[in-house]
Amino acid sequence: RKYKVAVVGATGAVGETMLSILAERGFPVGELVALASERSAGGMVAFGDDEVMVRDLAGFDPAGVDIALFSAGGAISKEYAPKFAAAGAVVIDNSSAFRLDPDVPLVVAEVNPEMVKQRPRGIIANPNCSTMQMVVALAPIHRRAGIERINVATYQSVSGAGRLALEELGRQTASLLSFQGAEPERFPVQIAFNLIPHIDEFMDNGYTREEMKLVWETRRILGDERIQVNPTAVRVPVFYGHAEALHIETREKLTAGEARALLEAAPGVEVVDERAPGGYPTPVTHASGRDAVFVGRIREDLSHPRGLDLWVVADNIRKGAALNAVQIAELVAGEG
Ligand code: A2P
Ligand code: 11C
Repeated sequence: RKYKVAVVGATGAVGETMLSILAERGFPVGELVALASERSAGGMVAFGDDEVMVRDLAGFDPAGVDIALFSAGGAISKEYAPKFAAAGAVVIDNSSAFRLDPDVPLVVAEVNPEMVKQRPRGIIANPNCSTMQMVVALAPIHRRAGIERINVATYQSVSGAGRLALEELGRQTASLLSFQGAEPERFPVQIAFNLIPHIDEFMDNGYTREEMKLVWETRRILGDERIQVNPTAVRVPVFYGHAEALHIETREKLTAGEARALLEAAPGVEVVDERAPGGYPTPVTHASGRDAVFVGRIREDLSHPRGLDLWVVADNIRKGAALNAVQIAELVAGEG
């Protein structure tokens, strides 16, 4: 069987990767509909060896769409995802609009694939990129030893903030290297050659919303409300690939060797842990353009008897967003 697949936000950083991953993995697409705002309607986007014309979401009738992948921001998802679902499509939503809705499963293909079937609203949510790579690495450890607490500092690339943010890093870098100024636009302050400890809006408790996503989404995906998560999310001047320094405390003692063995056997994980120069994953050398979640620097925390430290790197646009959405589509298609 072939599916009529719609990609909403097809001109965006995530949307264009959804198109390429659908083609790469040979998803059984009968018809592909590329949707965006009226600004880009009429333009073309690549789909495998073909090009598809972009259509205006606002004027599009979703009748007949089997699967819709949304990545055009939360406001668009809130308005249009229920309309697509009402017209019979299964919606896979990459925004944060439905991630905490109890009637919408929050699914990571390697962690809780069975949840895709529980979708009374016809909507399945794709987690935030920083949560995604963290839970792929932590799920096998949590199942074996029980995770009590996670301290995490993220190092997030600008692609997480979309196409215009990628352009801003490029523009500021070029400008500063030619001794010109660097006016911030998408980011609150200069991002080139800088670090910004602020992603998404500030909340009343002093954390940012990006940080709270790591708390809320991790508990939901791992199915354990007791897990304590203490995040700091930082934007770094990297184009593609998020990194995370994880410090976890388990209920049962797990040695670094045991953790490494668990991770080597874990689906979607690649261990790169040589304890030598370059023997660890980085966004540029390992993650960018790749599908796996890479884990290195696995070691026992010398300040805690049941502590482990990990360095986790993944392509935020692929595993962190587009790839997982397509994997969910494959699970839906696999239902027959
Ligand atoms: P457009 O190119 O027409 O603006 P990114 O996260 O990389 O910035 O991409 C956002 C995506 O969401 C783009 O494909 C963008 O399309 C799409 N988008 C933004 N606003 C709307 C809208 N009002 N209706 C449909 N798509 C939208
Ligand atoms: C970033 N994690 O790196 C964000 C992007 O909730 O889907 C994705 C935001 C989200 O800026």
